[in-house]
Amino acid sequence: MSINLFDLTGKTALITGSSRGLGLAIAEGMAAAGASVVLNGMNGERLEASASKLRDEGFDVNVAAFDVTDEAAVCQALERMDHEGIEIDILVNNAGIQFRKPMLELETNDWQRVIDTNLTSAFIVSREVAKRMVKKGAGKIVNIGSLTSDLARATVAPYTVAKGGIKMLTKSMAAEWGQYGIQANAIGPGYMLTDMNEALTSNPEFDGWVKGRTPAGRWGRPDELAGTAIYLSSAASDYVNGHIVYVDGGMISVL
Ligand code: GCO
Repeated sequence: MSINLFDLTGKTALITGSSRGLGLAIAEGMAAAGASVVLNGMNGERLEASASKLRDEGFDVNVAAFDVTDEAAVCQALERMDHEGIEIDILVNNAGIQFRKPMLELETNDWQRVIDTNLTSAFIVSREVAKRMVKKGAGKIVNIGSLTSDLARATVAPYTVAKGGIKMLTKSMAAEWGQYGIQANAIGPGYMLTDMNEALTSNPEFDGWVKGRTPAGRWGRPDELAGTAIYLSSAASDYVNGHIVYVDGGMISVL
């Protein structure tokens, strides 16, 4: 009897911030592995367009437009899914923004906005989804961290602090929720070809730095995260908890 430990058939995955970029690529990969996916974002038009793209590929897709930083909106969206019989088996906390400015010039409201979107939202959404997973005695949470979960780079302090927090929030989830059959892990993407990084990829000096600093000698593609996301969302990782897996071409492992 051959079993496929990586099969997500029959599972439903909610991926926050998945109308484009890493979130959409992860959603597409999970759908290809058999999952029903729920796309999330704040831009309804973009969300529907991305959902149509995945449906055209034959995948089962729902959309849930809500602001992950708005606790009431998160609760309402999850209650709506409850009523629609949508049970979340897998949560991917991907929603995030970037804001590049030296700390000496950084306004507190800009700091707070990044922390709220990239870290606190993961706590809020996870707490509400975990309440449902606890009742089922099972669940997978995959948090999207960053190289900056472990290493700092000048001008992206709030993002770095938030992503460092994501790594430790993941461990906290493992500490508290492992007993309920929930596994919480994180993915640390390297420098990926995304809209968020357009200012960097279009900068010849930064582009050269990434290619020289990364053993793979190149930027990563969003679809290259799908395999790790599937692994951390599947039976293959049922005894893996509290880890961050870097998908970075080797960057974090070398000087
Ligand atoms: C930056 C980038 C990084 C990458 C990624 C690296 O300005 O340095 O946006 O933050 O996006 O997070 O892992």
